[in-house]
Amino acid sequence: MQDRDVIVVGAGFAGMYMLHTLRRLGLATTVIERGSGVGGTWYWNRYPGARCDVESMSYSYSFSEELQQEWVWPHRYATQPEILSYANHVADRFDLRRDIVFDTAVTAAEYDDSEKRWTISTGTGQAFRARYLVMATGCLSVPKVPDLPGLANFNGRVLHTADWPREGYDFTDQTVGLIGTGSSGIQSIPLIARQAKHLTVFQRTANYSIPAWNGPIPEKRESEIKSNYRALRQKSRASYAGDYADEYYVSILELSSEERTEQFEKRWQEGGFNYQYAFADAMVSEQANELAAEFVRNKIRAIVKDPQAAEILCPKDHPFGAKRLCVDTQYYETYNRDNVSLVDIKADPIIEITEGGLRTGQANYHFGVLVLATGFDAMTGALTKIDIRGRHGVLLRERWRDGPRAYLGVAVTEFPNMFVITGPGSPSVLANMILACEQHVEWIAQLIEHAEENALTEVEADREAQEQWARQVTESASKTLYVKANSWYLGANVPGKARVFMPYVDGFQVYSRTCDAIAKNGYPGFHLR
Ligand code: N01
Repeated sequence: MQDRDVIVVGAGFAGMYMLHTLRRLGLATTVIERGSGVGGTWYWNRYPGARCDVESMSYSYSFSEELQQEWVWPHRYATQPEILSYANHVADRFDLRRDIVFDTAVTAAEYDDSEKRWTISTGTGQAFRARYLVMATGCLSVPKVPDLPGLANFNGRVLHTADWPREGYDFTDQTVGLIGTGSSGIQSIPLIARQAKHLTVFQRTANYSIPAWNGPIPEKRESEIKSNYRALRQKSRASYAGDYADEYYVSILELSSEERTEQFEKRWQEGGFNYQYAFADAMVSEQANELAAEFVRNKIRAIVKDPQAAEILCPKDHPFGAKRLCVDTQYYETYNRDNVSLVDIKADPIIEITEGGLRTGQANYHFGVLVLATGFDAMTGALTKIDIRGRHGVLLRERWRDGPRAYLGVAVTEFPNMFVITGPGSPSVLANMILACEQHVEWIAQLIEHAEENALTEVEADREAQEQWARQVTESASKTLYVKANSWYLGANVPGKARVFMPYVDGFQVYSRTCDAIAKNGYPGFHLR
């Protein structure tokens, strides 16, 4: 049994920075990582076309001025290999690997009330004890394999986008069936279509997607950002989404019809998430949202030549942005190819997977490779998968049966000295994730430092503060259109999962100000013993 001050679970962007920060406090820290390398979600999600939907120069660490000045991002939106190579660079640059145990999955963590220590067990049999436990397990790290009847009978290869073979996969001359049209499906479909003999896409819910207009970052733009990086990062920290793009400065309903079309077109031509974040009323007014949605539908109708396919691709059953917006490269154009077909499985649901394909109520489809782009058990899956036992042996997954509860999305009553990075109840997936990780890491480190300086042995969230926080998160979300879709934000994609809106919707800037005030005022809402 190895004794450490802190055990961090996960060596993605949150875990790496947590290690770096805790080392600076002089705390003996070990990171335990399931994969063979750093990078977290970017280590596993290697499907063709995987890339970030936040601009690279924003989706990157800001804690080191030298790092952000020296690193060169080749594209506006970085590809998965580029992000993974950045993660590896960071691990080497800050000499992180010597404190990371790879190829080791944490299976259980148990708090010993009398010793005030966590015992951490792993799949390899190695065990650790630590005073603090930091869960940096990610929001989108547990792939969701749907319960499709007959899946085990399929004779061909089954691939999940979030658990892609490290050696890649060659679709040349293959017939492919793909289920799922969220971000992973929308990014991979154009590339698979280019290689495969035939691709059949099975769509249950049409999604809204905005073009990325990806390309190399012009040198002038790069130097503008780099010469102004500090100010831009401050702007990101003071923003709703943790990004430095201008946001929320236009209200759709205040514009004339011509101005509105001009604004929508401008955002469409700029590409990416700002099509949503530019508009102050897009996620609160159904009327405004519908106008933004219809503009996207008309773009789809203009791009896709087959009017029937275009209508199937037009989302009509949920507000624009209520499921996470997708950012694509040639997604809708792909349906103009002769080797691509689209099946509406909402109208004609899948009955079963067969040996050579799948069967819906009305037809049989044949293919040799099945790609599941079916998403994740988001935000809580990686935490509830581990047997985390707090005070008196209580299980986290039992405590969260009716929905996750965490004060500030960081700390859980009955689980002292455990912190969750970008946990449910924090802005997390609604913000730029790397900035959200940095903010949490810095805040948690400050709290641990406070505990060390004051010889505290236990830090625990107060039950009433936690309940009040959970109520606030739910109430804020209920005032928006985010709750009007069956999204993974709500856990709706996992059968049996409690339907609770998990991210904090009031904005990254409001959230981080709240966290700062709590630290400044001596941590109200925490029991410091
Ligand atoms: O997963 P999803 P994802 N039968 O849950 C369908 C991030 N991400 O991996 O909507 C048929 O969004 C499901 O249909 P429906 C990003 O935050 C980021 O694509 O439930 N279909 C849906 O179409 C993103 O939002 C990037 O009706 C089934 C799809 O599978 C998040 O990860 C890239 C089904 C799942 O979509 C998740 O994205 C990739 C079934 N039984 C991912 N089960 C970046 O660019 C599921 N589906 C940073």
